[in-house]
Amino acid sequence: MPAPHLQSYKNRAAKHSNPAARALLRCMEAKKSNLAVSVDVTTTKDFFDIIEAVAPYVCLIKTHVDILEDWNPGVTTRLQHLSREHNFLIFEDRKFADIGNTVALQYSSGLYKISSWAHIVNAHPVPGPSIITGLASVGMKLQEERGLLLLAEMSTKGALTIGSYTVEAVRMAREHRDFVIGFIAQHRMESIGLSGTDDVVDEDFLILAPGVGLDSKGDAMGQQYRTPTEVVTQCGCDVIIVGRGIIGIGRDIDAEKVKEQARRYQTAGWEAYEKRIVTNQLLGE
Ligand code: 5BU
Repeated sequence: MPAPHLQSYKNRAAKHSNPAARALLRCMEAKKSNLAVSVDVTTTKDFFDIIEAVAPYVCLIKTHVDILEDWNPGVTTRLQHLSREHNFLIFEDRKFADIGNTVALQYSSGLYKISSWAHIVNAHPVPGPSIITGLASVGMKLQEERGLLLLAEMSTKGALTIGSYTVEAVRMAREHRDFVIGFIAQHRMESIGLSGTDDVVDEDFLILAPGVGLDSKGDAMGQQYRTPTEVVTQCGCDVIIVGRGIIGIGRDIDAEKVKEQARRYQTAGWEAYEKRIVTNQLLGE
């Protein structure tokens, strides 16, 4: 069986055991989009103006709900409605990082009740496997599509998510493949932590890569950007996560410009994926 990154999203959707991963892969195939837009703005007006502009072009909307200054419970109700109307999933980039009991409460409760509306969340592996147990105790009980990504590699200059840290993140994920659907990372992870004699593991982790830009190499605060070709074709990642490359860096949101950029990144991301798949077919896989 060819490695997951050499198979089509469609084939992977048919085989994946986690409902959230299946839904995401299906949506990617249906919309011909491996684009996630990161809606990092502080007002709900800008938040929904952007989502409505990019909705036709994305498979996933990535949120940081805690930066919205005028957040109210209606925000997540409307977000869920748009998710169904336009066929995209919701990923709250919460980066949980505490003991199991605390993350279970942060995921299920408080102002945001994240587990009630976010299909996907993420967590730092730093506390060890108990962080997965804690989050799974909430997410796996819901009769909804829910999945977790571990942060195996970050996009910033000097990130400590390297070497044995990344290896341990992958090991933790392999022990919890029912709930952990993949990684925030910059490369594929299949070969990580396996010795040459190990059997090839039948696993399909989704790789979602932030730090993607077509016009810039980074920002003044350590962010580093690579192109969709580098991320998807060369490094085998599945989803490109784009924030400022699409929403811009100015104060005012220009919905037409946002739409145009979303279309541009969708095309670039999909072409990079098709190149990867065609290479595979040429190799006769
Ligand atoms: P940008 O505007 O495309 O740089 O935004 C990137 C988004 O992805 C932003 O919301 C970050 O919080 C998020 N991110 C990241 O940039 N790098 C990482 O390693 C992780 C998340 Br994890």
